[in-house]
Amino acid sequence: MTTHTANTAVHPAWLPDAALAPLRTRTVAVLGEGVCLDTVRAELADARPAAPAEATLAVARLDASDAAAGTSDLAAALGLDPGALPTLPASGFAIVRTAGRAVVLGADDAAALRGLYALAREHAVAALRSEPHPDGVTTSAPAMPLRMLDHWDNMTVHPVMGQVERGYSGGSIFFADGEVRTDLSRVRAYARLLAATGIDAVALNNVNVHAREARLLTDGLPDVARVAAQLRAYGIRTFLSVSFGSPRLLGGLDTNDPLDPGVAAWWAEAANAVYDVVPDFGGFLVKADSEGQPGPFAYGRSHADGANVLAAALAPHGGTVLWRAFVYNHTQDWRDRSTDRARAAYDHFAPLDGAFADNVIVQVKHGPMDFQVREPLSPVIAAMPRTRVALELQVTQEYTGHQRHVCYLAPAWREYLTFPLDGERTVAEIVAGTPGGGAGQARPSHPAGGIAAVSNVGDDEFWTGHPLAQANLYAFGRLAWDPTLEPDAVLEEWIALTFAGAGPAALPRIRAALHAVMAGSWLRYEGYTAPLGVGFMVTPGTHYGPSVDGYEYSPWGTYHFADRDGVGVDRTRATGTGYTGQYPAPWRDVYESRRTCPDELLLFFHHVPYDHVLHSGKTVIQHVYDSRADAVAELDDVDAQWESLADLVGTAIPTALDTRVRERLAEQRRSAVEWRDQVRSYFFRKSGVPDATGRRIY
Ligand code: GCW
Repeated sequence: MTTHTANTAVHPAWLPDAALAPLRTRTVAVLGEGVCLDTVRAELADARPAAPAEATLAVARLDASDAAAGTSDLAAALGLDPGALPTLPASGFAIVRTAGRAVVLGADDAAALRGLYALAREHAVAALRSEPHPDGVTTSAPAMPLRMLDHWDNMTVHPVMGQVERGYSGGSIFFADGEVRTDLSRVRAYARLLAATGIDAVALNNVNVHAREARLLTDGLPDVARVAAQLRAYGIRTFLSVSFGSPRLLGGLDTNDPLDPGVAAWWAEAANAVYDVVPDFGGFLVKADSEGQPGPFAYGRSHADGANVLAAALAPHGGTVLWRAFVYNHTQDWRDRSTDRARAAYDHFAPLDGAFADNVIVQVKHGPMDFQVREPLSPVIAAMPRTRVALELQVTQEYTGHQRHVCYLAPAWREYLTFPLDGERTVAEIVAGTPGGGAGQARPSHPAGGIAAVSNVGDDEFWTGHPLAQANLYAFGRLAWDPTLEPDAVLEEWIALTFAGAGPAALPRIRAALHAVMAGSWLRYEGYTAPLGVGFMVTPGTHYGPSVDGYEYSPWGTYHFADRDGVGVDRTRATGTGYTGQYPAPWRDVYESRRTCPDELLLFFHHVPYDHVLHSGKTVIQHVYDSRADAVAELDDVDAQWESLADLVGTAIPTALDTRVRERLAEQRRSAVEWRDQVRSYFFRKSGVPDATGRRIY
């Protein structure tokens, strides 16, 4: 299979012309220099130019120096009262609306561009709600200093994993046939979409760095520079995943030992070469000592030693190392009950707090296992107060239905981000480095890290396979910018923008139907798949569809321990693996006790008999039977909601989009029924307990 033919038809996603049209029909002025201001000019190219003071839309860059100087010149140029110019936070923008005019001010050129897209969003949402946006000033700045998407893209097609690691949306937008694509127009279109959400960093290649991709760091640099130029125009910095084994693999050295001076010199040279061609290069993303990737353990060195040698190479250039904490034993003996994969990241990393260089960010998956539909938050996030930590999420739906199932993930992410993990601060505050010091807050603030997620796009016509999975990409960017946004409000924005051209009669109907289809889809997916936080009942390898015992006797450390009497993993301090002890108060005790452990995480922390009664009042076994049936039954309404839009197909809803959604809804139903029946039958056969409602269990 080759991937060299780029799909030329690209769905405009949340930036259709209709969403930009209200801006392009105004008279405009764009003030200031910068590559992103050139992008602003290109976005508004159809608009009629006007003098700044007369323009009905003005976009300007308000540098800190202007602000300090009282901003009077800029204000005069824009025809504004100097007092009307807001103070802009770093990387932030403001929109000033007065009597039919809008002035967008960015703290830098990228911020001005983001402000322009924010204005388009406000227009679209106002149109959806049929409420004009009120006059006044709105100021906005990113909560997270780093808002990154990681691509798991390979340059060549991997025999098992495909081109994009498991890839649910076609081939890579960056690579084809072992090379960086010649035509980067899709990359540019992607960067534009990301800029409208607030994303500011992209890692181009898979964290599993194969031999070909490793060479992006050396002979691939001119091509990396071409990609970086596309991303830069939208305020996005380029990162590369690099192999810890590069000094040997690429440099011909006889060691990768991070404390070897020759190794340090090799990395320094490699970094110099990157910055020669990409002066604003972001840095390196590293998966080391993880699932077969090389790392410092081979030399008896710590992960701090490993990260710091790369950090030293990048530091003179202002670059950052994102060092992943996904380190565990993937060749475990399933008979060994003392090893608990959930413990691994904390056991490896927490003792290293304070040992990482200032330009290292430790990147931690949200849960201690691996992006399951339900996991507790990783205790590592709260365990390293002297270390910059980034939260890692999956926009790509590896364990949540492969972009064949509708699964709007913003409600899950919002739950993680707002979880008070150290008892005082939320996960968002910890990784953002939000200063503490509130009344009664005893814990010091963490240094600022950020947030990263695995991207879900490919060269598919709709970017994401399932057209509705575009909403996840949109929502990730928006929550990275502002973790306090409500998932329903973000969904509303996405609908307003994506269907901006639908017209006032169709739009409210699309809005209502998509809310019904998408808002509760994460809990629905949880409802028909693995129950009560137990995780890993997927088909090994592909990770799609049910295989309840698929990983039970494997080396991966992902077990549910179901037998005739009960199910779940005992991770308590009292009788289990002791994992609960990795949490700060109050969670170490909340999770330790069956009485206080939330139902949805019960089987993550406890091995319980099937007749254990949940807080919901149901037994575990009856919950397994009921939830799977209820979740599948909800799909009737999902189908009916989409069907209710049938008369809009061909006008407000493109025919190709409708065809794709219908195809995916049918597969979701088939797969969900498969999940329901296999999980229920499995537990019936193990336990012998009949379903209290008398439904047929196979
Ligand atoms: O669980 C695993 C996935 C791998 C992935 C890995 C990781 C990129 O199945 O495909 O490799 O997680 O996050 O590094």
